[in-house]
Amino acid sequence: MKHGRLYIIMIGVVLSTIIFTLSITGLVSAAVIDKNTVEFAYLFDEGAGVVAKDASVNGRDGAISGAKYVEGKFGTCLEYDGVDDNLVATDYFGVGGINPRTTVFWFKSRETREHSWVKWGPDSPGEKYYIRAHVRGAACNLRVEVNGGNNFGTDNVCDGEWHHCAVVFPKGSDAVKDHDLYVDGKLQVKEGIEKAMNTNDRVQEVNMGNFLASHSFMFGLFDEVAVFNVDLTLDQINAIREQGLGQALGVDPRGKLATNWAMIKTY
Ligand SMILES: [Ca+2]
Ligand SMILES: [Ca+2]
Repeated sequence: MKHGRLYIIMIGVVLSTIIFTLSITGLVSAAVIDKNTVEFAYLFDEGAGVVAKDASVNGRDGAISGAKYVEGKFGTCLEYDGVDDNLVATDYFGVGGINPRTTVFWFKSRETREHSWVKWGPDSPGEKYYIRAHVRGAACNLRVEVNGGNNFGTDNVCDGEWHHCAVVFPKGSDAVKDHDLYVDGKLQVKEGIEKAMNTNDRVQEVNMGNFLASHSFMFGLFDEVAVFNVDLTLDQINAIREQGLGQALGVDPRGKLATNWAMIKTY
């Protein structure tokens, strides 16, 4: 009898500890990324319509032209036809100068071409800021370029599977090869030509799909794109990649428990 009651008390203590741990990790999860560092974030979970809702505090909703909603990496995503589909972050001209920045997105395609992913700035030396696919035979690699310089990796992101891409320009950097490129959380070897940067953030709105000055329209699936005004750490990038952008930013109430379990596994 006595042992039975002690057993129930013990279970109570264990359950309380589990609930407490979950709530603590929930707080940790919400603090993974500072919301004020998000320039814009599109989850593409609307499922219909022509407005990509900005999950950041800035209200920079995107204008979708042509791209269709289909099943994505997390929830729904945009499917680009490779002909003329585009998305514009209306009235947002990107991060300028040599300010730190991070761009993340998911991409899935079997098409080898110079996919235009995230681009801003005019086509002028050092002022352009284009994140696009670098074609290497039948494969394509993550690449960032300014007019006159570029930096690209070696992992194939056009093999028909989902790939997470992250382009980080660290604080204190001043040239294109200072970027760290990550594909599926793996740091890429830096190839390309060095060039000083002075990104123009006044002339060209951020486009996702349109080739603008050169290369090709994006062809394939695009999900969870965001630009940050800081250099995210690999831990932060992996949190976004593993949990989903919405949960990493603490803006998606769905699957909260899943988030917490993921954090327990991660840390
Ligand atoms: Ca179209
Ligand atoms: Ca989505």
